[in-house]
Amino acid sequence: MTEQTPFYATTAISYPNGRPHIGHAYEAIAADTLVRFKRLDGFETRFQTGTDEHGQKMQQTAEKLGTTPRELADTNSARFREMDDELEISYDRFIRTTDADHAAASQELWRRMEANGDIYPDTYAGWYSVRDEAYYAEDETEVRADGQRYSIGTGTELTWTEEESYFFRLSRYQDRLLELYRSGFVQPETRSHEIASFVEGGLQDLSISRTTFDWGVPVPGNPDHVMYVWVDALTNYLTGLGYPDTENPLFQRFWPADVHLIGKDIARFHAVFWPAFLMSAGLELPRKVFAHGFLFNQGEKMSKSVGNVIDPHALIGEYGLDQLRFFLLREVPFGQDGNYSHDAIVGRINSDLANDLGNLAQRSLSMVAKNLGGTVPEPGELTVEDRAMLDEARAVVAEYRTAFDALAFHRGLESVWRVIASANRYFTAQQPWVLRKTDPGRMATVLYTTAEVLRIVAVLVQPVMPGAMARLLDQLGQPEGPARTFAALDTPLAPGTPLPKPSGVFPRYEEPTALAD
Ligand code: ME8
Repeated sequence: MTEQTPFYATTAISYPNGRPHIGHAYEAIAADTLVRFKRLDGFETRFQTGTDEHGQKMQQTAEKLGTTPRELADTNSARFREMDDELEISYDRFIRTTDADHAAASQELWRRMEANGDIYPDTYAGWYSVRDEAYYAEDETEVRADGQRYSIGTGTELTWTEEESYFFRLSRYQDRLLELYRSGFVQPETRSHEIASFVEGGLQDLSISRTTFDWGVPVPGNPDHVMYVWVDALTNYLTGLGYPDTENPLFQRFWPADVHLIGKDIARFHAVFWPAFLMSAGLELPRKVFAHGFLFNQGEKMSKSVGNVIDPHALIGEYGLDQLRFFLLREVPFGQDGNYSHDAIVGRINSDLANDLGNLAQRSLSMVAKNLGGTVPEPGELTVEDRAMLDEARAVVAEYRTAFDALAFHRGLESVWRVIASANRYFTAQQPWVLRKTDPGRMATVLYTTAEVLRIVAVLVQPVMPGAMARLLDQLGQPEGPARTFAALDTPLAPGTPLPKPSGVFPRYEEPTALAD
C-alpha cells in the first residue's frame, strides 16, 4: 500500500457564551464534508473543532447570568458537542481551551515569541469590543446618535480600556505577511485582498495580555496578567497535536495544518495575527486559511434580540440531517454569504433530492428487484447512449475532486446533479418498462447502466450526505469499506451482486399546514 498523505483541517472554536446556531452548524458541516472527502480520497485525516472558553466575553456573560465562567463554558460547550454529534461531524478531537493540556501549549508559544524578542511590557489605552474580543484603532470606530462608540466594521459597542499589558511586535511582520498573501495563503481571493490592504495600511503592535480580569491562561512569569483570549484561542490548533511536545507523532504528522476553515469575521485574527505568532515562534505556517461567508435568515442577520436565530436541532428535526447538509452546501456558493429560508430548503429537498435522485434510484432499483431477481443485472453489448452516459458519469469524478479540493462544494454538487439530470433523461428515453416486454436483455443493460451511474453518484456524494448515501450504497450491494472509497470509482458494479430490497432514500417534504387545512 502506498503511504497516505496527511491532511489536517480545523474549524474555528466557538465561544460557548450561548447556544450554537445555524452559522456554527454551517461551518462544522463544511469542514466535516471536506475532511470526509479527503478521507474517502485516500488521505490520512485529522480534524479538530471545539470551544473557545476564556476571555472577557465569557466572564461578563457569566456575571450577567449569575454563574461562573467555568459553569457557563461547561453547559454550553456540551451543547456545541451535542450539536456536532447530531450533525455527524467526524472530528478527531473536540478541544476545549480549558482542557488541561492547553495552557502549557499557549505558554510555550508565548515563551518562544518572548525569546525571539517580540514581547514587551507597556500600557494599552484604546477601544476594545468585548463582543468581538478585539481592539480597534480610532479610525475603525464611530460615535453614533446614542453617544456610544461602535466598531465601524462589526457594529459592536466599544469600551475605553486602559491597562498594563504586554505587547507583541506585530509591526515587525508586515513585509513577511504581505509576501505570504501573495502565495494564496488566504482564500477566497476577495478576502485575501481585504487582508492585504489592511496590512499594507501599516500594523500596530498588538496588546496580548489583560490585567483587569483573570479568566484566561496566566502569562508565564507574570501571573498578574492573563493572555489576550485570541493568543490562547489560536494556539488550540497546536495543542490538539500534542504541542509543546514537537516530537509527538501527531505533531510530526499533521503540522502544519492544511486548512483553517473559519468565518469571514475572524479572517484578520487567522491571517494576520496567527501567522505572525507562528513566524515569531519559529513554527511552520498553516497552508491555507479559508474564510467562508455568513448565513442570514431570509436576508436578515441572525441575532438574539431580533429573535430569528435558527437552532440546528430544530432544522434537523424538520427536514432531516442529510437534507440540511445538502441544502447548505448546494445552495450557497462556498465563500459567499447565503440565505436560509424554509422555501429554499423545501425546494432543494423536493426537486434535487426526492425527484431527481430519489426517484431515479427508486424506479430503477425496484425494476431490478421485480424483474431481474434482485441482483445487479448482466449488461449486454453497450449502445452509444449507454457509453455516453457512463462516460459522462466517470468524467465528473475529476471535476468533483477539483471543486472539492478548492472548497467549491456547490460546484462539485452542481456537476454531479448534471449527471443525475442526464441519467433521468437517459432512463426516460430508453424506456426500460417498455423493454421489459420487447427486449428484456436490453432492459437489463439499461438498468445496469443506471445502477452504475447511481453508484458513482452515491460514492461521490457521501461526504455531503453520509447517511443517505450509505443507504443508497447498501441498496447497490456495496459493502462498507474499500468499495465505497474514491479508489473504487473505477471498479464498475459486478453483475450478479445480490441487492437488498430497495426502499426510498429521500421522502418528499410535505407542508404540515397543507395537511391541517
Ligand atoms: O469567533 N454564518 O467564535 P464564534 C456563518 N471564538 N458563520 C458564522 C455565523 C453565521 N451567521 N456566525 C458565526 C469566534 N459564524 C472565536 C473563534 S478560533 C481560534 C476562535 C462562524 O462562536 C464564525 O465566523 O463567534 C466563526 O468562524 C465560528 O462561527 C465561531 O464563531
